[in-house]
Amino acid sequence: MGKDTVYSVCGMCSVRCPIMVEVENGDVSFIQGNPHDAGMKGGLCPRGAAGYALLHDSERPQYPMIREGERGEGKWRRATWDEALDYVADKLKAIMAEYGPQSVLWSDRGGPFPDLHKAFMRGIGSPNYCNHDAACARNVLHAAKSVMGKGRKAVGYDLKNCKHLVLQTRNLFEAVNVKEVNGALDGLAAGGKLSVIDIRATVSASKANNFFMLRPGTDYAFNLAVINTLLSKGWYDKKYAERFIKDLDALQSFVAPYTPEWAEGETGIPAAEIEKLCKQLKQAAPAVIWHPGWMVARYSDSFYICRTAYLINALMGSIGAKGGLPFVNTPGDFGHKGLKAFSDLYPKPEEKRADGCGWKLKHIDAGPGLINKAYDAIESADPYPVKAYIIHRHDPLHAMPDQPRIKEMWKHLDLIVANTFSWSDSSWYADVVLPMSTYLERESPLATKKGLKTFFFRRARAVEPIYDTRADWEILAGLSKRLGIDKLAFESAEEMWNYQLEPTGFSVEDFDATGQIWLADKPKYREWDEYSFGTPSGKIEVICDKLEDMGLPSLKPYVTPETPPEGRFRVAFGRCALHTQGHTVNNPVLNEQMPINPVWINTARAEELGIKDGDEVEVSNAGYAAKTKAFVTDFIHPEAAFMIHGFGHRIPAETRSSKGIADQELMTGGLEKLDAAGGGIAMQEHFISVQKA
Ligand SMILES: Nc1nc2c(c(=O)[nH]1)N[C@H]1C(S)=C(S)[C@@H](COP(=O)(O)OP(=O)(O)OC[C@H]3O[C@@H](n4cnc5c(=O)[nH]c(N)nc54)[C@H](O)[C@@H]3O)O[C@H]1N2
Ligand SMILES: Nc1nc2c(c(=O)[nH]1)N[C@H]1C(S)=C(S)[C@@H](COP(=O)(O)OP(=O)(O)OC[C@H]3O[C@@H](n4cnc5c(=O)[nH]c(N)nc54)[C@H](O)[C@@H]3O)O[C@H]1N2
Ligand code: SF4
Ligand SMILES: [Mo]
Repeated sequence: MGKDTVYSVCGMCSVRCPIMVEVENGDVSFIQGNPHDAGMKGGLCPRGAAGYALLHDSERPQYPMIREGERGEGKWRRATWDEALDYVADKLKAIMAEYGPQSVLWSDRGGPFPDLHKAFMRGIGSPNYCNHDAACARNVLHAAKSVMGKGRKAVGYDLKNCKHLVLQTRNLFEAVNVKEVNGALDGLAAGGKLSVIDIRATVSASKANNFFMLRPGTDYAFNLAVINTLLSKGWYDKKYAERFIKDLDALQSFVAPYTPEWAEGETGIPAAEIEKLCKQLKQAAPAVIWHPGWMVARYSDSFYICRTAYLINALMGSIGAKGGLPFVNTPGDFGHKGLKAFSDLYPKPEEKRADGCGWKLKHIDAGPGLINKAYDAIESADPYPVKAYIIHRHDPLHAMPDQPRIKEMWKHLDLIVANTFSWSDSSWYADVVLPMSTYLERESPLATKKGLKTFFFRRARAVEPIYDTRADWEILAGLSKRLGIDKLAFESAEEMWNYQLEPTGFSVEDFDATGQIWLADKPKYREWDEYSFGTPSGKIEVICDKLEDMGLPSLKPYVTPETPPEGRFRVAFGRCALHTQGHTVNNPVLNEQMPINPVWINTARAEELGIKDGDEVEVSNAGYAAKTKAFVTDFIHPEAAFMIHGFGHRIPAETRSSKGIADQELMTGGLEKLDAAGGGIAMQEHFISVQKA
């Protein structure tokens, strides 16, 4: 075997950067950013570089397994693929015969590939496709829809041309998307300004012109004061507002009491600083991005914070603008046909969703729904019994609060299937584990990346699977065949890709040279005449009827967050550049770099508790306690205790990942704490203790 180059897509996080993989003698010898994609600058983040260690990690599921002991006991029987797929298909058939196809629930991690999953759910006749997003970006998605009538991804972030970037609850330089990091660095190098609003100093904050370390949970106050200032000083784009913003007067009277002086008392940020920021934004407009956030499942008013972020962008005239949040383009915008959808193969099931989205919860997007609400239905059998659950590339027991409570709800399930490439709390608890090949050993469906320059991309198989694992399309084809959904029973990746490419006029070989097919050679920005919003009025709307009809206010009065009880901290969490969520902590290389997540606490609070930097401490709440090291610093707000999410696993099959704190286990009762308007889980509405161990 010789040397080969394969253009593909990274799978170490959900961003899916384009990569170039060097293959020598059937093994991966090097992975780098795809040099044909200028935005990558050839680089990868540390996780992308650690893909090789995932490939060769023997502590991942190596063959199909069927549970023998109790759920979670870890007693497995090795099965062949035929046995495991027959087992799952037979169980599904029996459950669907007794309770109907709607009794099957699916959840995954969203991203560019789930069209195939949706088609599978349509094929069996269940409306219950969900993704992970109730614990991630639901609030910002719904905020975008309520303001622009379009989802958050209908606009991009033109970081390279941005003159003032505001990162609020967004750590762009550590919660990495490689092209975004490169774009933001280019923007800063060209003289763009950066402002960071966070509860602690991050790598992003270290690059900022303005850093605002505000009191946790008071971002809404900050933003209301910004809107107040922009409107009362007249520092907004009047022509844009006149043309595109509906009900500006309602906004103006609503924010009148929320002055910077008032906000200072809530946020701890001096009024003069807020005013200075507003003036700088006006100077940079419309090349301004007030980032509306990404992981915003944090507070019971997170949805409203995101809404104000979009409204600030609107006042800057930056929604649609170069250097701001320009509209992304579809293949059609460049005169091309899009990929053919798998979900067109089967009709949309008529049954209502188990989670209530789209009918009981009319303001919630019925596409991916709310997985936590689907769990309520598992327990209550209301509106109907839900008996089978396929968990695909998702670890809800780690990604959502209150594991014991979820397990109690899952007792009502007759079947839990996990499709996964690494062990996780959820796959360990499943009845059947269908092990997926890693991204280096499998193909994925073709996908479209909409942007200023839109392209199609392909994940190709760089090497053959090391263990007895399969690609997700192969697993779904195997199940589809057994369940009589023949149209999804593809025999090869080429057959699947050819189906998708049919309307486009491109062929599979067109991906060989670089892994991508670009549909434009230069970025396409829109003129004002070409702007379109999906709201009933066709404008950016301050008042959202969908919310009002549900008895939810469009403009919610500010409520001061609770102060932590004496001696306790508000829990706070986030990402670091070295790990992805819960699924890289056991990666041999990344674990060596960062085996534990220290807890950040403020110096003055640490002194009161007799804790010094580096001390071993116990972090606890409501029955959960675990040990870690203290990181004592002035650069975190005194009310908060911060930790990186993803640590503290309890999976016997993994030997490296048990250290540190599982932040979600500090959130007992957390499935009940929500942002009712945005649908996100409010994970930072919990108070915890930190004590010297
Ligand atoms: N308390 C708390 N909860 C959180 C967060 C937090 O910070 N704190 N973060 C939230 C956020 S932002 C998110 S997005 C969610 C993430 O939640 P999840 O999506 O559940 O987290 P991951 O660890 O990325 O992936 C879950 C599982 O999918 C498998 N997996 C990962 N990538 C692939 C793949 O390419 N193919 C296959 N087949 N399997 C794969 C891995 O085995 C992993 O165990 O968690 C949310 N929950
Ligand atoms: N390296 C790496 N990159 C990733 C991921 C990963 O796991 N690892 N995951 C990807 C995913 S799924 C997501 S959703 C994104 C998430 O991307 P981000 O949302 O940018 O990442 P986080 O670190 O969760 O949160 C950002 C910041 O919010 C701050 N914060 C916490 N509470 C408050 C508050 O009350 N107010 C303010 N203003 N700030 C607060 C935290 O301190 C943190 O620095 O990252 C993506 N990129
Ligand atoms: S950000 Fe890093 S881990 Fe995520 S897809 Fe890109 S290179 Fe891979
Ligand atoms: Mo996320």
